[in-house]
Amino acid sequence: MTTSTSTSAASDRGSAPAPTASGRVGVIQRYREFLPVTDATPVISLAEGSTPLIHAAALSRLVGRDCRVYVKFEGLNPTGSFKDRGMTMALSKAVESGARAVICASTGNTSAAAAAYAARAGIECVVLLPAGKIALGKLAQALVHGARVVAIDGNFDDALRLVRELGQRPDCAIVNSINPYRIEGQKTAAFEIIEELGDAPDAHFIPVGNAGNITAYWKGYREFHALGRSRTLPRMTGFQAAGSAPIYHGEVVTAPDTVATAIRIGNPASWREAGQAVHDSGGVIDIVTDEQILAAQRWLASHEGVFVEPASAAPIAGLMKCIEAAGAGRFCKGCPLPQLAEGSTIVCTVTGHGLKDADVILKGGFEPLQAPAAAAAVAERLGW
Ligand code: AN7
Repeated sequence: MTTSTSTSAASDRGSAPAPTASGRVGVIQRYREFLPVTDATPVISLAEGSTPLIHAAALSRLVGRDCRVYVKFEGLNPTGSFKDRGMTMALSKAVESGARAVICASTGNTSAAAAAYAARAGIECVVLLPAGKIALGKLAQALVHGARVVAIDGNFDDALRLVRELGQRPDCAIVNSINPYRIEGQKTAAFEIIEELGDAPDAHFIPVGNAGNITAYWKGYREFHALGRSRTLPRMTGFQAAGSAPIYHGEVVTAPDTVATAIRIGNPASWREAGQAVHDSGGVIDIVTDEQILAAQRWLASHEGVFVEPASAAPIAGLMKCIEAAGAGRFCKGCPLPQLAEGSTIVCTVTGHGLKDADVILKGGFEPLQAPAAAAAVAERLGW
């Protein structure tokens, strides 16, 4: 079998063939030996993972001091977000255990991924969403994949509370990141980064909502470090939206609010683990405003050609905040920048594709020029 992205012969042992004709494999096949799967685990995969680590030249210039900044473009996963890495594990283990249904609460991306992987597994998917607070693309995904979607009159934290209760039914698996298999799948992104760079980066910038992903990356980095596959560990630097920043403030936010609906979460499930990751790695959890998030989203799209959803722009906004503060001789508490030597490497995970939430762009003051269908008129509009 050809395994174009495989790094070990272990992928030949899988109980399922590669999900693509080209032989491109998903994360379970690529990293089988580091995941809790056996030959009895049916691999439910859409060839997720192996996303590009894109050198961001303009962003690197902003940081200066010969630093290199990369974006890990997780929007290029099959359903358009990093959730696919965890969902291939969660659905594979759910089917292995005989589950006939999965259930999740979601701010959008988890439900899109759960619905797609459940469709592939041929089992039922139930999704609880905060009514009116889901990006349109994500809602369309959950519906088209055949999930039964319930919009509740409450926020994500309310939805997760209900899921913890409803998920106790027999033959049902909860596939939120309180499911440890989700974290296992998501840690593979850290493995990919280490393999691509030849070592861990010096700092890792990432958005934080329910805090599962920062927990997963830190687990992945530690595991490869313990195996001698990297010499160093990165400072884990997480960013919450200012209106939804329970970890930053150290208290539950009862009415979280932000344009970055994906991270509109007031009581993160992996709060403690995220705190541990930041503490142990010498990193920090900081906040960025909605204005900073939207500005960073536009900047990344127009300077680097990478279009991400608002939540995914949070670490870019965070990096810019650090750069600005450093330029003015001020440093945020715990900011990794002053501690980074010349030539340091920074990786920013951009977690979801911008097309998921095109609305936010079109409502943000962008509009095309108008012209009659004549070259002269178009040229005039363009000032050519
Ligand atoms: C694009 O889909 O929680 O800190 O229910 O969709 O691991 O929660 C999404 C979270 C960042 C935060 N970026 O990750 C859900 C959900 C995007 C996201 C996060 C989410 P976590």
